[in-house]
Amino acid sequence: MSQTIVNAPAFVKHTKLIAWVAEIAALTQPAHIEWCDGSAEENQRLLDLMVSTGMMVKLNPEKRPNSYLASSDPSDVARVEERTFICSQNRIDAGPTNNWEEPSVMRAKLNGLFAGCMKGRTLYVVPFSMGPLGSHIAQIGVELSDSPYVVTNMRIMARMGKAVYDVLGTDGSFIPCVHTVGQPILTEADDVKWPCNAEKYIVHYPETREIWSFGSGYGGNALLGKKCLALRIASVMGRDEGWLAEHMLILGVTNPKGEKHYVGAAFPSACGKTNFAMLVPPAGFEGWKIETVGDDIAWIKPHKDGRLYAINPEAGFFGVAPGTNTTTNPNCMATLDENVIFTNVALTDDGDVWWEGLTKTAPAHLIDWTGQDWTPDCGRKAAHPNSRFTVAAGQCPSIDADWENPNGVPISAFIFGGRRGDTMPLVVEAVDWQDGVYKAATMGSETTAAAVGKQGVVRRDPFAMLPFCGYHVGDYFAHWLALGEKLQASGAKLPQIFNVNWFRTDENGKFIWPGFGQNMRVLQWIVERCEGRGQGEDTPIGIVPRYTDLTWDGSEFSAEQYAQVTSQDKDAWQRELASHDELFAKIADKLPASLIARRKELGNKIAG
Ligand code: SAT
Ligand code: MN
Repeated sequence: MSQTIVNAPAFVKHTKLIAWVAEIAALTQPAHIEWCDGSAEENQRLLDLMVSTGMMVKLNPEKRPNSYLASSDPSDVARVEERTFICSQNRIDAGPTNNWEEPSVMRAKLNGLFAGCMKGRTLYVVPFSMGPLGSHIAQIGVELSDSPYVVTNMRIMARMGKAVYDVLGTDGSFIPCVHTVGQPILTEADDVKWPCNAEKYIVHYPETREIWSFGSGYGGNALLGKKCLALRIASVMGRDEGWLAEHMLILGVTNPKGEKHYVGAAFPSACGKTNFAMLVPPAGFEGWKIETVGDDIAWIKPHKDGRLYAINPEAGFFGVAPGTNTTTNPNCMATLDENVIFTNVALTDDGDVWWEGLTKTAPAHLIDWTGQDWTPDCGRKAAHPNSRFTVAAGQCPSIDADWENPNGVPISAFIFGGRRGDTMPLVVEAVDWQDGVYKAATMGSETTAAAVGKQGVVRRDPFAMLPFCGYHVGDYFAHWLALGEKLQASGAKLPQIFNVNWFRTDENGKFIWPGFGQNMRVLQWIVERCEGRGQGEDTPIGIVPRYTDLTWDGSEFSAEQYAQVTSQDKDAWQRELASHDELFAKIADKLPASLIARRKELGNKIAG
């Protein structure tokens, strides 16, 4: 394909970028190239296009103004961890928790797959900034994609459009991201509603900071600014430059005296991060306020005052719909009033959306996420368990005044939470930074619908980063330890580290802890511990509040129930330690010595 067809508009002045687009176009052979400017007109045109091809339905504007429902192919509904690769030069640098392929081998493979892959489609050039435009912490990416769904979602999830070119100028650096659904239109039959390919590759080259994604149009597989750039590539940048890219929500807690703390909290995908980030304090917490900075990703950097400051590199929320309602997350429901792209939820007869848990009683009739008629007794779910909404963060009523502050917000505490029916208590505080790193490193969680694969099995998910760490996880632990030591040496007060578990179940498999707004009780204790006020009890695994150490105003949660969610069972903990050992054995070649020492200490304490 010749330079002339590339036809860059006058506002693109970056010769290397133009040459790269020409190179990718020559490889993928699209019918057209569109340089996206991020304007409202462009967005509307693409939405209309997707409605005309059947990929999206426009929702009833009286019920849900300016909102759309996309329904994916049933085979393309979640991240594909088995098909995700970290292609560092040396296998050791990807580590045992990532899939690896030698870069030249992978490049050859992808060149084959990408050759002609956009035939009959439009290649969209999507410039985006992760982090506020022009901020010193932001990173610019350019995604070349043949999916209009990607363009409209990226416009919500990142700062996308013409202004990015102004920041890039003639020679600014950007992270090249190439994406295709992997289904060229060769015959009319290829022009399906949701194109994708049975073969999928989500590939990262950490040394050269490049991303290539083939075969999926969905979420983290296709919106390359999110997990691929802001976590996998950014974690490598953070290692090299002395900062952290984490799978964390960021929220602000203000007490009735007006004292404010920010916390970063890491949970695996689909474990309620959006709900926690938008928590509404329950009855009994009058005068307390929770404000939202981000719901999924945090970039955390040492500030000149010695503390760690965090920004949310994203501009929107790509959250799980099922279970979201006016009780579990009223702020989120208000955020979703208008300007939303829903994916794989159900359509109501009056042109609105529905998902499991939205209302107590289901509508009598729906069109389910696969396009079939649905009635409450049909035995199928109406919305896919990993169905999502995409919406601008600025629409959230609880958004924090500083959510776009380019310097970020100072972090007082880190929280790490898994989904565990047993073993892990409601909350436990690490005795120091190294203990906190040990706790985060050995975190376990039951798998969820956010990734393709078996659901509900406990796996180690260090720092909730198992699918997102772009390098050897042992080096990642060492990076956390080294950063803590460095800050401590400079006399800074480090954030305190906590584990939480909202998901303990009783003998009938029912959740014991009510969760949602009630998590405020735990959060209060956490920030008071950071102020040196809250009380707790030393236990073999760390500091745990007694029943009387939490505030129970407005609650009927009993001391007996509390004992159930905080109990430490010796046998369960022996099994837990054996599972830590399995993880550690896997990463033995790079496991920091201090974590081995912590493992020994913990074993002794539990054996008691
Ligand atoms: O599909 S995403 O990776 O964006 C969602 C998630 O797994 O958290
Ligand atoms: Mn996530």
